[in-house]
Amino acid sequence: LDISWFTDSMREGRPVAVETRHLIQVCARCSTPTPVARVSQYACQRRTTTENNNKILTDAFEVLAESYELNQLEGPCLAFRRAASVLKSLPWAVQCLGATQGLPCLGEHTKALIEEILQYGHSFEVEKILSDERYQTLKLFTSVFGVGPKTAEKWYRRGLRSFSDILAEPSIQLNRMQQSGFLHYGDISRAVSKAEARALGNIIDEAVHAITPDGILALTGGFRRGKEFGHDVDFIVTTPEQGKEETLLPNIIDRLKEQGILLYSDYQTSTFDISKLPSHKFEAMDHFAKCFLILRLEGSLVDRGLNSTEGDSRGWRAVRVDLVSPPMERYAYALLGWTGSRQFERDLRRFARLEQHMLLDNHALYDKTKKEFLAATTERDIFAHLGLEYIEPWQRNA
Ligand code: DCT
Ligand code: MG
Repeated sequence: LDISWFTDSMREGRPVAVETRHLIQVCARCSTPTPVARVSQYACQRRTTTENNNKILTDAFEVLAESYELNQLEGPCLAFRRAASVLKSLPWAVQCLGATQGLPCLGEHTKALIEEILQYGHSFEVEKILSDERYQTLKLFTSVFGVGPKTAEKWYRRGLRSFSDILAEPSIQLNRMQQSGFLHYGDISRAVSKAEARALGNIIDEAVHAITPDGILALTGGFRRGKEFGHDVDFIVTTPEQGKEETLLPNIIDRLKEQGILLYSDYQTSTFDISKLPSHKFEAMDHFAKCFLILRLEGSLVDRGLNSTEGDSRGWRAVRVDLVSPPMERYAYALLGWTGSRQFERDLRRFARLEQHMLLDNHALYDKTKKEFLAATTERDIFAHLGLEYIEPWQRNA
């Protein structure tokens, strides 16, 4: 980095204006550059692209977070997710513990882990978790569509350890979602590629516009953030005609069924009621109409073919697709909420609550001081209401 213009100006007594967020200091021990400006504790005040320079560290943190999550210990799970998120936002690789000085959200435990990994290349604690039977089993069970940590735990306690144990157990009644989860396990546990997401976008787009010519379709989730792969494809569908969005999803589902590509559908009607806001809890799951689908995607529709395993000659694969259908006047909030990442969303809400005395969720933003809802037609409006610099979707990979 050439900062001679800066040092020259200082020497010559010329006044200079510098944006401190662009300034770096260099660690005396390992030469790692670290930012002079404070890194915010809130992911919504950091720019995090898909390029992760600290993957070896964040992968380790993710194992610990997951292990806590599977044991339903929310506090420590979130602490590791926050720490991972801070390291993901750094434009360089951490090479010594000194280089993490001043960074937020790194506690004793995370620092010990960083030191261990930098020294040995791996962490003994992480390896121990990865080879733990309980962790492996819970991870396997929760990898099935429709199986959460509680069900996985129940099965584990009953001594079940494999899919064949579960499927051979006569007293277990799988629900419809779990049955589909097992039926399409190989396909839906394999990542969805960007090209596959595009092909699905064409299918949904065609359906939406056949139903309502002025329909609106937006890609959200990880693919909107520029990810190359995802576990599903998320879309928002709506229409400017008020009330018409209510029938949009059932019509799309019917159409996909007629085309013979609907393998599974769980449709949830809207429970959204503006007059009840914000009296209900600002919880994680929103009240918009939505559906969780499994679709049959033909390889011929995908540029350069399907992301399938070698030797798979079926010519199609099953893919998970989520559709959410907010009323048009809620579009900006729904888009912001469904774009993620989850960590970015958590911190947007935390920032709103703690720094601005506001309540944010996928439906609305409520100003507790003014006692009013703040209208927004674009995501930019919402960032502005919150007093935040706009962060592009591809910078929200916190
Ligand atoms: N979301 C939400 N409420 C939920 C679940 C999700 O608001 N109950 C938001 C946050 C992220 C976004 O929807 C999409 O969710 P996922 O598909 O789970 O996340 P993703 O970032 O798209 O990850 P992946 O690429 O693995 O699909
Ligand atoms: Mg997704």
